[in-house]
Amino acid sequence: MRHLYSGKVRDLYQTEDGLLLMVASDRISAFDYVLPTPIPDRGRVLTALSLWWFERLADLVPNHVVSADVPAGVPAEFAGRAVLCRRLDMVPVECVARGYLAGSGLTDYELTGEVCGVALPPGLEDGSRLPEPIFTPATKAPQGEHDENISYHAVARAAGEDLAAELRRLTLAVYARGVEIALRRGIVIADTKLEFGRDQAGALVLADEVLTPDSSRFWPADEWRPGRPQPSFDKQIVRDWLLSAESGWDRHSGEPPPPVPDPVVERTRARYVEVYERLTGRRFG
Ligand code: Q0N
Repeated sequence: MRHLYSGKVRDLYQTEDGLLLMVASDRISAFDYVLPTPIPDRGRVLTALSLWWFERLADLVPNHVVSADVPAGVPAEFAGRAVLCRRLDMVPVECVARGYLAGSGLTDYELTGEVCGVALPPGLEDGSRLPEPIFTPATKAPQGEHDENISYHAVARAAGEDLAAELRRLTLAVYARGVEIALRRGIVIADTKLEFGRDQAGALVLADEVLTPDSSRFWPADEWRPGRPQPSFDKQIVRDWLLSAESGWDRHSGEPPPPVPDPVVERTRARYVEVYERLTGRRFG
């Protein structure tokens, strides 16, 4: 297979027959660093969760998944963490839906009262639920840089009004479905990032991964309290340890983060398994 691309966490290959193989590693990032210690099963959990969501979204939008079974000749260590996909012509817009205020949405709101050109009511705080979910597109930044929020009108100018409207409609529909299912299982999906491509017929197809804690902010619903940063469902244990005196790490030192101790790794692994089992109602592994 030809190696096409490596992200912080995932790698993309092209197979002999022109399909793509997306492989999720067990690498984890925090504070914009990939940690030196992998979280066992993380890649398999994220892959299984994404596949589960694609099935539950298939009536809203077609997706790029061809098979979860890795083709012959693929290394055995890829089993469960690889998805065979159709190659699409990718839309160069990160399609983000937000139902709650956090991250760059909060930053932009505090500076301008708007996010991506959408005016929001005054008085919102870190973690506030928005009056209704909004489409907040971004342009993909080169690796190592943060994506830049853009307005719906900028998408419409670049991609055309019809495509922009369709991206917004599909993004909000996928997010609404995700929020509804997750909230019943005690998980707030604060926001999510989707990627779309076009197939040979020109139809929009949902690509990449979908509604995972890597592409979305997952918060424990029972701990949601606007007015402070919300704990992350999956990464809070590892973030807390990195910021503790015990880690000996200063996130602003420029030094890479230290190896993560086994108990922190094990508790974090359990959180990923818990996300999967809570959402899907299935046992992991
Ligand atoms: C593609 N990215 C950015 C892999 C995904 N189905 C597709 N067809 C053509 N290109 C892509 C896909 C998909 N998905 C998407 N790059 C190429 C997102 N990456 C991030 C790292 O892992």
